[in-house]
Amino acid sequence: MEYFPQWMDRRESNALLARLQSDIDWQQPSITLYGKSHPIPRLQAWMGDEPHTYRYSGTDFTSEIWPDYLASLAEHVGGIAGVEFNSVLLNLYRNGQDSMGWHSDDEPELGAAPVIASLSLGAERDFTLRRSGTTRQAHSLLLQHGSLLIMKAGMQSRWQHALPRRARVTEPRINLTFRRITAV
Ligand SMILES: O=C(O)CCC(=O)C(=O)O
Repeated sequence: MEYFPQWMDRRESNALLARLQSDIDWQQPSITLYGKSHPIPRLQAWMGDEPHTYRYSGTDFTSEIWPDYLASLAEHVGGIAGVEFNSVLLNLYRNGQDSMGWHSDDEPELGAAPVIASLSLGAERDFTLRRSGTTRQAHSLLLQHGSLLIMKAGMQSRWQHALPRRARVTEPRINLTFRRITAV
């Protein structure tokens, strides 16, 4: 991984956070786990340069066309990561009760060794890591407002990551993960 703590300056980060909160059509889809449907514990949106389909926990999501400012951001972030990103998954954690469980971004649509770039805005939250096949957390990184985390090729097959609940966090956080989807 590579971490840039103050990748975007505070003024620009504040403006982007406010814009995304009001512009994006945030959804709370349900996913199926062990045959039971559960609303995800956060809001999300899925956007790209064209309608891409992404299968996640048994449900197909089709991307909306991204606005120009997200296309420009994807190009800028892609320049740093060395990838032509064509989509972004946006997550809105309304407060510390919202979370994301342990997983790897290893869906076939992402290819064998995806590079994923993650931009964080708003409340600082812990990003935790463990080796695939283990249950013990190995690392934790506090993701700051305006920070960029690059998850490099090979990481998804060896590591899982999560964004655990944090009861003391009362402010929202938005995370954008830029991805390159390929046809499978
Ligand atoms: O919110 C985060 O920083 C993690 C997002 C994540 O794990 C994902 O989108 O796959």
